[in-house]
Amino acid sequence: MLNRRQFIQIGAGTAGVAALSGASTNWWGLDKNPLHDPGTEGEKIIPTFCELCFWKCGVLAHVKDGRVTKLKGNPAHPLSLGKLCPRGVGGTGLLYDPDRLKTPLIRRQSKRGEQLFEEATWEEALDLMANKMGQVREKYGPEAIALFSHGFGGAWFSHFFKAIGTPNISAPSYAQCRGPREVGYYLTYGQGCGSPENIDIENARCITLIGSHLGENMHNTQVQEFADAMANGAQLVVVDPRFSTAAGKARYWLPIKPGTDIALLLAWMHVIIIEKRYDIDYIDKHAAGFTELREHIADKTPEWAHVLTGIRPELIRETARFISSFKPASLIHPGRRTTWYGDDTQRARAMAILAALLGSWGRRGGYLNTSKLDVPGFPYTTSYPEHRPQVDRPKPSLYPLADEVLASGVCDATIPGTSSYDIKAWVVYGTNLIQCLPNPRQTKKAIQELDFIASIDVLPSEICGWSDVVLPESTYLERCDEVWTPDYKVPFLAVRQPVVEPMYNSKPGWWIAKELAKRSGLEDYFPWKDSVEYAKFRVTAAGYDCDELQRTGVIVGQGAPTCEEEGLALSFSTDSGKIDLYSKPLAALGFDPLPQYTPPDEAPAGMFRLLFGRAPVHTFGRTVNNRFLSLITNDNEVWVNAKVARDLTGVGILKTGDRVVLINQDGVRSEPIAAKVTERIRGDCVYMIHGYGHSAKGLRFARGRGASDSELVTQYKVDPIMGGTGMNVNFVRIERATQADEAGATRVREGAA
Ligand SMILES: Nc1nc2c(c(=O)[nH]1)N[C@H]1C(S)=C(S)[C@@H](COP(=O)(O)OP(=O)(O)OC[C@H]3O[C@@H](n4cnc5c(=O)[nH]c(N)nc54)[C@H](O)[C@@H]3O)O[C@H]1N2
Ligand SMILES: Nc1nc2c(c(=O)[nH]1)N[C@H]1C(S)=C(S)[C@@H](COP(=O)(O)OP(=O)(O)OC[C@H]3O[C@@H](n4cnc5c(=O)[nH]c(N)nc54)[C@H](O)[C@@H]3O)O[C@H]1N2
Ligand code: SF4
Ligand SMILES: [Mo]
Repeated sequence: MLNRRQFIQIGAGTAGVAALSGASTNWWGLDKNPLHDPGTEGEKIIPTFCELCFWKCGVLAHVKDGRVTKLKGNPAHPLSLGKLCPRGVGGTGLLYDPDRLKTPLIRRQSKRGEQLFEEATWEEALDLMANKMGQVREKYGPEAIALFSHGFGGAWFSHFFKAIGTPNISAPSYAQCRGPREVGYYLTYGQGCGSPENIDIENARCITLIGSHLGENMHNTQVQEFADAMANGAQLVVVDPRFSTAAGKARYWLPIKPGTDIALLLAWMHVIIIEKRYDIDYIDKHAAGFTELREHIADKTPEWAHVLTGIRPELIRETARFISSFKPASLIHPGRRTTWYGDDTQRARAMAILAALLGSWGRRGGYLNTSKLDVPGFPYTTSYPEHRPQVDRPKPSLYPLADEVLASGVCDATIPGTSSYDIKAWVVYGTNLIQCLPNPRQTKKAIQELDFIASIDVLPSEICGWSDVVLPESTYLERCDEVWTPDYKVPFLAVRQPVVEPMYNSKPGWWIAKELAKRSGLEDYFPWKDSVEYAKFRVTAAGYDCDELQRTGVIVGQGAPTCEEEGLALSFSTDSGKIDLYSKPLAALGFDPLPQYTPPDEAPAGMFRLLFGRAPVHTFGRTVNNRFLSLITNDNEVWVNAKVARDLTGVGILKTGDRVVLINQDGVRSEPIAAKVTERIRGDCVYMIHGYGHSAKGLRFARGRGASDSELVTQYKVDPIMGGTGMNVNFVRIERATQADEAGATRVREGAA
């Protein structure tokens, strides 16, 4: 074993040694199957699916001499339609990233967060982890162990943690992302929008984007359909404080005051209802609570909304008429990251109700009925143990409509005495909690309270630096995972199969979970030999041909009708059996049964609301170390309104490229970042790309680049209905970066800090 060494040195120590761990590699039998070999100079084409983001497009990997030469979209796969987004094409930048985690790491003498580790064998690392988890189970009960997981490979670990007997299994994709939307739509239609979303961008004749910045937000199929729809003459309305890429293509851009969307939505409804521009037959037939809605919006005039939103009344009227003129093929895009201001479920409700007025749910060009292929689960003979209730809310009555565990709540419950019992161990799979939970200081404080923390990752992200044990997972191109059968407008079954053998001493997640189970006395929960046996069992049980699936990567099924135009009979699994315009369940819980506008806090003098979003070629912070993708974008900048920049208090004239720092309401100072002075944003907010400002030493390319929005998100507003953490509630002032700021960033860049 090596002596105590720095994370980064360990990364470098074994770089370039593509050790093949043949014994543990499990294939679908690729080498034996000639159908994979098109015969072009020995190049093989192996289908699998992407994990550069969570859309999971079908990939055709071209492999020559054991190396991936290129990644292309699988034409047969409904989510890629033959194309990948730039990130997916750049997947080799992850596979061959020299900074990858290469071998298990154990923190011995150093303190948590110091990023000092020793290399270890799998045997040692797994023994230690199982042992520590066993101690926590024994002393505090299995519920004191929490799993945070994001990404498709997390399925193996969810299964393992359920076997342990903990309910505290959470993902930031709920309370930090689409939770409010799912609950808002569920309350209205009896179902959420899901992922991939149940929307028909392709056939929409008018698309309204409320924040949702398609084109920067690059979910492949949505962007392809968006481009096609626009090419076919669809109209576009964009509501965004920022002139987004999509706004550049829009018929109308409404530069709304941040946090006031509910007012605009109510005023749009006012115009559409008062002027009888809604789908009268559809509402009569399918909706409940129209009378209450009509009363509710009676005084929500465009003039009322003007004062709140900053959008002229004539423009509100004109856009309401415009949007409704295309009904029912007028799509109000439901958005995805909807954790903005803490009133997010209500905003999602307002969007869902507007969509109902347009008659677009269950109609072509609106929201579609989806279906899913029936693939039986693995026939486990073991059932999961009983357990205490989850710990993510201080009182069980809080956030009554949360239907998943809140990652932020589990983090809070780690601070002793906060909830009904304390969390004592974390296992973190594929989520960089330091960047994705609000208030990273709170996250770090919680981590210090733990008896044990382990992370399973592909790169030495910040969360790894805070862990006691770090396990290197093989990337998505090196492993077989669970089979995937999502709800979608066309049902399909996709498999992820390894296209090359695992590099270094990395292991697939299924193997790690199975080995941990073995060491925890839970091997009965993993009765299969490997993930291939498991996957093949499920595929065969569903009546599909494994060989065909292996060849094509995907089997597309016959779907149910997606809309009334295809013969769909609309039905709703709400309590009323109708679309709940007025929500009795919300009223019964003491919440507003119809969305009410709540004013956002005003910015303190001299400060700007901090907004953030996506770069087209990156996924959060997870691709910022990808040298391939960074050929296109390798830094973030802060957008500042041009008028504001002409005379900024304490700064003077600010020009594009000037180096600044952002200081938030709690005095947190960002890393230096370049200003982008632009007319394309309102004067009351600034905007930056999320995912930059890495501090992890092992990310030798990403560290010290750009500034972190996450560090500035020290405040958040919790949605009282479902516990989502509204994060657009922080304010910053702008200062010029000092020499000390730059020196600090240089130290991080050089790996010294
Ligand atoms: N390239 C790329 N694509 C991605 C991702 C990625 O990391 N990279 N991540 C994926 C994931 S997980 C998600 S959740 C989605 C997120 O994608 P979206 O759901 O589109 O993201 P948001 O962060 O909600 O929206 C950001 C936009 O909202 C605007 N905005 C901010 N405040 C307000 C407001 O008060 N009102 C209005 N109307 N607009 C406002 C911002 O100016 C910005 O344009 O993207 C997905 N797609
Ligand atoms: N401040 C702020 N916070 C946010 C957001 C924001 O815009 N701003 N966005 C929110 C949203 S919408 C979401 S969805 C969440 C997302 O937040 P996260 O779930 O943290 O998503 P990523 O940043 O993609 O982090 C993924 C981690 O998984 C690792 N990883 C990548 N591939 C694999 C793999 O195959 N196996 C394993 N084991 N690990 C892998 C990466 O190295 C990285 O450490 O963040 C939320 N939090
Ligand atoms: S949208 Fe892009 S990154 Fe996401 S899965 Fe598809 S190709 Fe991969
Ligand atoms: Mo997300």
